[in-house]
Parts: sequence; structure tokens; C-alpha cells
Amino acid sequence: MSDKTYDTLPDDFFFGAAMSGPQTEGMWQAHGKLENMWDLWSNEDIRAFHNRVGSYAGNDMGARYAEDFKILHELGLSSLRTSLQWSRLLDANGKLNREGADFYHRYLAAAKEEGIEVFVNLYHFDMPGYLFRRGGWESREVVEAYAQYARTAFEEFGQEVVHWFTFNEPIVEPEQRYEHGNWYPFVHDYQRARNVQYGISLAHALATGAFRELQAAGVVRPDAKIGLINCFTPPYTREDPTPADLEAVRMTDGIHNRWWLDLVTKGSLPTDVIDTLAERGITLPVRAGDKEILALGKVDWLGFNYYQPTRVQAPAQDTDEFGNPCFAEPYAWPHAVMNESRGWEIYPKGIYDFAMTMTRDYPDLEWFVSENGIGIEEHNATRDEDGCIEDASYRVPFVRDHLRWVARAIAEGAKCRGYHYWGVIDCWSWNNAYKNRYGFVEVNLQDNYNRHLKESADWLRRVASSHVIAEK
Ligand code: IFM
Repeated sequence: MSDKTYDTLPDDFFFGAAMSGPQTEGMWQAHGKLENMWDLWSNEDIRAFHNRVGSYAGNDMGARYAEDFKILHELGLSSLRTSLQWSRLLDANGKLNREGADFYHRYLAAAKEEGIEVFVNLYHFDMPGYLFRRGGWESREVVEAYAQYARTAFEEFGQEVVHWFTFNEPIVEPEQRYEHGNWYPFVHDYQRARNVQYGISLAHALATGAFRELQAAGVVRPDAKIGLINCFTPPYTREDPTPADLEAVRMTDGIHNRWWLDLVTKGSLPTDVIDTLAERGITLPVRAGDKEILALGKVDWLGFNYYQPTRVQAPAQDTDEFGNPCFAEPYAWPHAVMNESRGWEIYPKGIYDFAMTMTRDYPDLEWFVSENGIGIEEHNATRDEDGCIEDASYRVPFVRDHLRWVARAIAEGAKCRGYHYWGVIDCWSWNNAYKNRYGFVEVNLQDNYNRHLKESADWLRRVASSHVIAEK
């Protein structure tokens, strides 16, 4: 840390938890829920999931939400961001599924009783399987189905929910599913990845437009806000960059950060990025009227998920083994400190650097840290004699150092309003399942998913209640 330590946060700064519907609810076939992309993959190939733990149980929060809200409250937290599951809220004809809706009404009411405000996100990588089969985000029919889903959610919960988000990490599906081929359906096609990214952008804008319309009509409460959440990472390169390295930074920043920041503040996409894509033969599937749709995409505020920085350099080759254009390749910074469990670099200053970039380039934009956390393989070796997971030595410094950089950014003018820790209660994490644990609260799979506070929970409670970022 630099000369001065910033260890207090504003009084009105909020602390909460971030989780998602598909990673917590479980009950994958209850309330008439349809199969989503994760159920589909789990059903097709359970071996792809760590220890063969598929999507089915989440972290059992669907059954235990009342207990979980109490835990969050006792930890001094005042909000929780989760997501509605499209596959639970609507039926296969795109109509409201009353049983699913009632589940979410009960969930919201129980949270309110514990003084937890639920921030509702509409999509967390969890498209209903039948819509994926119709073309997913590459299909305009699906983009419009999403807008209709969002409209239905606003109509159903418009008087209950204040904080809405259209998407969590909309860059992840284009990359994981269509570019790097890590997730079902395992595609390596740069053009299709950008088509998906474009489809999601239109879907976001259409949903935001529906939100504005319904708010003007009084269906959505007047104090409600809409936003988008993305995992932004400042792209860094070597200390003595060549022009080609800087070009790699520009395109990485353009696709990952500015694409979304421009969409939500200007209602358009960055032209320099679109132009460079076109020069390399990548053209977006633009139709007449799209410009007007994208213009609806401006939001009230933004969620900034931060885990790790991106470090890039000029690519060694113009195209990869699949014939896709390469704009950058990873740069291994010799000083990187790694979280070996996850393979992610730990670089708390990145949260400050990106905060200051937003403050400089998008000065009117309010935001909050919508995810931050550390996922570590917590074996029984980390359990003390009383059965408690001893995690304070790594979890506390990680969160503390990020919060200190956030405090400094705020002191220097950043419009950051709060902080949500990812996975306050351990939750299921896609094909990694329960490999890496993020929680301050353990979910013990050997003990019927029961919850147990970890060693670090006391630190979180103190910091969240006092807004003083304690050393330990
Ligand atoms: O589990 C994920 C979450 O769904 C999105 N952000 C990163 C988390 C940790 O990997």
C-alpha cells in the first residue's frame, strides 16, 4: 500500500453479499422449473463437474433461505444480490409460472423480515435449455424472449424490488462458451462469440427500455433503479510496451470494458473497437433499428465485479489454431502473486485503478463493487479441533486490502456506494462446483449442506458494522 492507509468507509456505504439463483437455489425441478444450461450440461456429462457435483442442489438456499438471511443479518450485512432464474419464473411458453413466482415472493418477503434488501439480477449464465436449442443469444427470437421475461419480472415484482440488474458478467458467456470453448457448447469461434456479445447487448437494452416504460406507467416503483454488472479488469501490459502491446491493451479494454461502459452510459458501442473488428473480418449482425435499441441501454448505476487484473501483450500470431483472429495474448508479470487454487492473480490495486478510470472517463456513473472474493480449496486440513475452517490468514488480507483501495478511490472522488462479497455463504461454482470455497460461512456437503461460520466471519461482522477496515 502507498504512504497513507485508507481504513474507513463512508457511513452510508453498504455491505452485502453476492450470489446467484443457479448457484444457490437448488430445487432444480421444483415449482415447475425448466432445465437450464447447467442442468442440461450436468445431465449430459456429470464428469465435467468437480467431484461430479452438478447443478442440481445449488447450496440448498432454496430450502434454507430464511436461515441464510438470518446469518447475513447477523454478519452485519444489509443486502444480497441474487438472480431470478428465467427457467423458474417462466414456463415453456414464455408465460409466468405462478409456482415459481410465488417462490420468489416468499423469498423476498423472508429477506425483508431480516432487514436484507434483495438486489435482483435477471440473468446469470442460465438460459433455459429450450431457448439455447433455438439459437441462444445468436437468435433474435431469444433476445426478444429475454426482453419479454424481463418485462414479466418487472410487472410481477415491480413494487417489491428497488435494485434491478439485467445481466451479470455478460462478457463471460461469449468467451467461455463461444470463444475459449471451456463451457457447453464448447465452441471456438471468435465471430460467433461477438455475435453472442452483440445479442446480449441488445437484450440488455430492450430490458432497460421495458423497465423505463413500466416505471413511467407506475408498474415499477418510482425509486427503483436499473443497472448492469460486469467483471471489469484493468488491462495491464509490460513496463516497456511496444506499440503492438498497447494495441493489445486497447482491444482487450475495448471488448471487456469499454463495450459495456459505453453501452450503459452512452447507449452505443465503441466505434474504434467495431472498426478494428471489421478490419479483421468480424462484422456484427446489425439490423435496421438496432441503433435505436442500443440507445435504450443507459442505466442508473453499475456493478463492478473484481477478482484479478488482466495482463496482456501483443500476440505472437495473428490467428489461432482455429483460424480466429488474435488481438492479444496473456503477459506473465514476473511479480504476480497468485491464488494457486483458482489460478487467478491477487492484485488489490487493480480495483482502485479501474475505479479511477471510471471516475475519469465516466464521471457521472455511480457504481458499487458487486463481487469480490477469494476462492480457496479448503480441505479438512484447514479445519480446527472444533470443526471451524481456519481461513482468516488468507481471506481477511484479501478483502481488507481490496477494501482499503476502495476507500482510497472514494477519498479521491470515485462514486462507489457499496461492496458485495461474492459468496458470503459457500456456493456452487459452475463446473468447479465446490472446489474453491469463497464463503465466510461454510456449507458442509458431508453434513447435509449445513452452515458453519468460518474463522473470518467475526472480522467481516466487525468491518460491516463499523465501516472501519480492521487489520485483522
Ligand atoms: O461464481 C462466479 C460467479 O458466478 C461470477 N463471478 C465470479 C464467481 C467466482 O468464480
